[in-house]
Amino acid sequence: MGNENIILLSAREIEKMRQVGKLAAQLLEHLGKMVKPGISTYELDQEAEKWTQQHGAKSAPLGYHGFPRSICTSVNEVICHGIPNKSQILKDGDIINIDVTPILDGYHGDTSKTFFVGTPSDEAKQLVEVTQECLYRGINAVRPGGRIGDIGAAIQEYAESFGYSVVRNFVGHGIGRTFHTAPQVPHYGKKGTGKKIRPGMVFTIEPMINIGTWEADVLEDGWTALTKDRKLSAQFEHTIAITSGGVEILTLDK
Ligand code: EYF
Ligand code: CO
Repeated sequence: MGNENIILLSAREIEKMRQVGKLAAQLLEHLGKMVKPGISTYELDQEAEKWTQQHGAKSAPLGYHGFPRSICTSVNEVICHGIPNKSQILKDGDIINIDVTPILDGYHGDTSKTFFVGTPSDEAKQLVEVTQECLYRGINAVRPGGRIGDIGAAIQEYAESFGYSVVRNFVGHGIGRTFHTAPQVPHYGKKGTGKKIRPGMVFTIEPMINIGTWEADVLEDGWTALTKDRKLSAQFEHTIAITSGGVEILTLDK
């Protein structure tokens, strides 16, 4: 991912992306209803796999580069790629990002949200609200004819106005028949820089925002990325398409 050519999807392919995007949003909504103190991240993963199969789809993360589960569950200081685990039981005050990517008819829909477990602290509540707003500011910065850097600039400006930092090691990405393809979509940067945004492009915007440092460690499991200072991190993600009609969020449950 990065320097290769950006694949532009046809109207027929974008219709397929709408279908899988809607499915991804429905799966995330379904899992969100299960988030309560006492449930394990493993139970969320098992339900995700069952629901995905029942809907005629496959889970893209399962086996991807060897990833062992069907969804990512990233709790508190975990930035992304947390692995569901039987012994990880959610407790009141936790925040959890659930990241799903079903594949339907060969096309991928990638979306995530951060949920509150029970009652959040004021600190967690503000972080999560600001991170969601970062996603929408990033989406609103997308224009056919604009530049990829416009997205990160909008996100970074808003996040840093709260004293938060934007994660740099993980970025949004082109998506379609392939889970991760060009372009890379950083959540920080400068307006007017980067690749030109054109109709037919489909990519994710998935800002990860930290209370403290943007720097990350990766656990010995080789997957789980967490904040170097172990302070909280939150993330929201949508898959969007640039069409002749403008910008469309594909991962909405509408
Ligand atoms: C090779 C993985 C590979 N990568 C990205 C693979 O975009 C995603 N979510 O929005 C996304 C989800 C998963 C993912 C699930 C597994 N992987 C993870 C970590 C390191 C790595 O190195
Ligand atoms: Co993604």
